[in-house]
Amino acid sequence: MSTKPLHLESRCIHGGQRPDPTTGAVMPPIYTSSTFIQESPGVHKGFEYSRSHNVTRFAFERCIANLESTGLSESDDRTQGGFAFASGLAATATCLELLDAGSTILCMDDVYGGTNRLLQRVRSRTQGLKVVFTDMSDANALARTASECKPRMIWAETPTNPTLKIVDIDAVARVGRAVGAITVVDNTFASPILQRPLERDIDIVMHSATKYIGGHSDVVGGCLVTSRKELAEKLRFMQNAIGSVMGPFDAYLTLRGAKTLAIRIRRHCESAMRIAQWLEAQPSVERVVYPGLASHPQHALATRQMQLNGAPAYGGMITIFLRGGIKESRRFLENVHLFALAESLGGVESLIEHPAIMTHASVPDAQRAALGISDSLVRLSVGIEDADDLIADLAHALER
Ligand code: P1T
Repeated sequence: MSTKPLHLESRCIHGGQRPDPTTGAVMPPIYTSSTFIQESPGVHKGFEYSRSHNVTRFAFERCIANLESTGLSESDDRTQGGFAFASGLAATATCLELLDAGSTILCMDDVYGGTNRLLQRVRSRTQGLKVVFTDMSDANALARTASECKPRMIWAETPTNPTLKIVDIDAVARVGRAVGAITVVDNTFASPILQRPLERDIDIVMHSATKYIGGHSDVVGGCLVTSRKELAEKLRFMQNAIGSVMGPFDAYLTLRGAKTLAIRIRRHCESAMRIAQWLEAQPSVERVVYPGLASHPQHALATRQMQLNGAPAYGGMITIFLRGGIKESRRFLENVHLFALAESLGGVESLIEHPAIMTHASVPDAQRAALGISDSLVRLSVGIEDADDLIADLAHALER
């Protein structure tokens, strides 16, 4: 067999995978056993207790490690630097445990509302974290703030939720090295098909696997992935010590979803581009934010940073500002039919939501206003339905 590295489409299906050694099953069975027999105390087949070791979870963990290009072997780390959790926030919470009490974390100003809530309303109290927010889409502001506040961790999200700002991943890695901080990128919106921050010297990638990786809105999960052996050792310890692991049924479903990730992402990107261009021509839409549009302030950076097999591709998320206020937004959101009015994103079906009332309600009012998450902002997750049908649905709702 050729030793040439596989392309991402093939890695989605084969990365980190092998037939089950006992039966030859091509897909890993769902191992539900919570415990494993020992011949003599401490003598076993490498599996003791399912929080620590689970075959099905390991299979998914090796898959995401491969897709994010950790480059670690199983002798470096049992699952090659991939770790799966019960949710995206469980992954984030475990990652924060790498920090000592009282540490400073420098965070992108626009992040998922739940990440903001965990930092400001939980960990600043229980862990004494000092949380500094900055707009990292301005690389100079990132460097300046980092040298002032000396963070132990830099938390970036790109594209951001929900305003789709782009953070220069190379700049985050560079600044992180300069100040000695652990760098983390929440890669949920792009997925490893479009960008792989570990290849750009980032320390840890985080995912809400609930979104594109799972891809079918039928499972909640999260991941942390690293290419640094010493961080993998710490994360392995934390995953087991804290225990918010992904269960075997969820690991099976998420692995199943990951098989079609590349083919789904290709379609999400194509349809989102068409829909973004169409939306830009609609008089009742004041502004369209999509990294693939020339009007996006960081279109050039997105073109460089987000690619599918070497060609620019910008993801499936679109943010729009409607003309009018809450009344107009409500009317539009009540009149879509194919787009489901619901939180979450990244599934095969199209979703639409109102961040100020829904996903980002927990962001303090003043911060939400400063970020521009207003009553007229609507977020779309473009699914893989026929794009003409999606456009017809939006056209009908905009006319009302
Ligand atoms: O929902 P959970 O799996 O715990 O993941 C949290 C999370 C982390 N990071 C990003 C960028 C996210 O978008 C999310 C979850 N977001 C939504 C539920 C949402 O609708 O935006």
